[in-house]
Amino acid sequence: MDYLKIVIVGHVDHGKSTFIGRLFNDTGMLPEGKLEQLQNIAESRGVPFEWANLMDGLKAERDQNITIDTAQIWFKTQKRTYVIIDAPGHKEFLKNMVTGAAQADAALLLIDAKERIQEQTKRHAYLLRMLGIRQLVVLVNKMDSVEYSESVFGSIKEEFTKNLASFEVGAPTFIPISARNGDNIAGKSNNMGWWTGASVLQALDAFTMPPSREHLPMRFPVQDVYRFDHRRILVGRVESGTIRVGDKVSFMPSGKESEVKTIERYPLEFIPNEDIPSLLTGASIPRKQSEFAVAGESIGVTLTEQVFVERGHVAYNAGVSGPRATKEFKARIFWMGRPFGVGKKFVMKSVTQEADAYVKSVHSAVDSSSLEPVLPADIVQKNTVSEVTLSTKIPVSLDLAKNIVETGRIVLMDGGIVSGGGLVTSIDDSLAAPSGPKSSNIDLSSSRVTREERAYSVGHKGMVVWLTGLSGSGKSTLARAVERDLFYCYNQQAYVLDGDNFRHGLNSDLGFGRSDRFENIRRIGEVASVMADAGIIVLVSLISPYRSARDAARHCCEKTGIPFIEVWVECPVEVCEKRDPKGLYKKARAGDIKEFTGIDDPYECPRHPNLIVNTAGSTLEECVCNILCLVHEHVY
Ligand code: ADX
Repeated sequence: MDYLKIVIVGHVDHGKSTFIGRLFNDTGMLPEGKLEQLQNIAESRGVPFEWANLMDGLKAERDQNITIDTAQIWFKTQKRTYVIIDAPGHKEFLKNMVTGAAQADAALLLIDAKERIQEQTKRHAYLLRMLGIRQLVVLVNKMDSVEYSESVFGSIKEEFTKNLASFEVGAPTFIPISARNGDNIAGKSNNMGWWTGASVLQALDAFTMPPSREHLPMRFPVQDVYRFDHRRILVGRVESGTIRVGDKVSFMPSGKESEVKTIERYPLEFIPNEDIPSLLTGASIPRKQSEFAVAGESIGVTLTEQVFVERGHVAYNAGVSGPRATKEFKARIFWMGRPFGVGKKFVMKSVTQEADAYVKSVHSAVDSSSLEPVLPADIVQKNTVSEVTLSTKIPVSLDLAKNIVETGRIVLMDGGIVSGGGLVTSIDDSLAAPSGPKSSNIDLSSSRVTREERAYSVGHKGMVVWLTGLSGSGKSTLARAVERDLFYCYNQQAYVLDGDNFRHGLNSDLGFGRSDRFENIRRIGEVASVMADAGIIVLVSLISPYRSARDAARHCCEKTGIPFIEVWVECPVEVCEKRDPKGLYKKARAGDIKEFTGIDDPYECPRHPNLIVNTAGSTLEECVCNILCLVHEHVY
């Protein structure tokens, strides 16, 4: 159905309920005679009729008859239908907004003309922006309490426009209203002759509909896998896009592939839900099959070829860019719990996925009402919006929220309580576990020679020495010198994996863009770990400019017990440029080479390297000696 979801926010006493009651009445949504009936009831009780009580009255009545979702109220204008996403209180509102329980397309923000802009007003405006809600109308309410004064309206508008500018919200429409008296709600007010702008309904109808989620890339997060007879049915809700019978689908983060055989729908009461365990045993649930399903629909899916899929896995169209499997990402979060700093652990949820996570770094935090930076900068306080890097124990599948918000939103649980939520702003997929083989028919075979037996035979263990640094910093010179000494002086098996050499062979398909460099580093990391497993002291000489890519290489080795030492070959870029052994800096300065590390491409220096050798300040011998010492601490 074509409806626009709006949220109405504002400081607690700024007239939200009255406004909603009035809106409901003025759009003709009240059943015939209902208003009179409620007015009579109020009169008979000797209390004044309040618009604010209208919705409560209706809700109570509705609750007794059928259970409908009372948090959602809808009304119609000539143009379209609107759903008001309501929340019982301030805290719930924040919670619903950040957790995505209530995702609005547009917002109305109420300000009491007399009370003017409050902290909460600013906080709400900031949150709307943070949640990506760009369509906003500011309603200056209770104009009757300020004698419908044009100057009061003007000054609030001016002040709040300044506030909004500081959080980059585009200039919204401001409308002076009196919800109680119905001024400028459905039609033009007689009390504000000076007002030539739109009424609330006109402003609402001027909002644009969000782009349809059906046309986004398909995402089907699996909620559960049920087995009926011989069939395995994956159930869940299509979060975006359209899924069709015959579609080739991949599952993140496992990388498994199959094809959609059937799409099944169940009567509403059978829609799988964690609260209805009886479904698990209900073998004869009535169902209908269909050819496709679109975003928002809860369905069951069967596959032609059974692959291992479990709750939390996300299906997408194979061959089309999917969600990214990651163990590390940045998110902008709104925090409602107790203050925390780096290292804080919680449970992260994203659609049907759940993973233990911890805070790896806090980049910035601002107070959501004052918008001042929060100090100390590495502590996340309550009611702040922070940019943090989160690390998860297992790979999770995520999208950037700006692309697909449903799979780009996270919820943070602390001690079982929803304590925060936010949006994924960048994803580092280099740390995700390898997606696994493309087929389930590939097994691992193990050697009948143990690593210890090999070490005994060769006289030392294998390991990886990872030399990272700028081009021209001296990595290769050092690696070759260490290789030579190990071989000739110590009779040890050493071998250099040099970035330039690999780019002539195995990695000749890769360039210098970010993802190619990640892949370059990943492949060399894999090769290094295999060679070290074979008992060789592997010396890697690679710019490897990205911290997380180097971490991934370390993980690749350490997960199977191979020692890995990271050596930062430190040398100021000016010195490297002066040396310029291959004349590349000159070319980069002249613009002949693009994305040159240190010039117009970043180098992320190691934060905790096992060793730093400074080739600008020490001799080659000193650096070689330091590396040799460290190697010999690990190989015996
Ligand atoms: S990495 O960034 O992917 O780790 P790698 O170490 O394999 O780089 O290769 C770097 C070598 O490629 C440098 O020694 C240099 O000779 C050459 N090179 C060519 N173009 C670039 C570039 N844009 N950035 C860095 N090095 C480049």
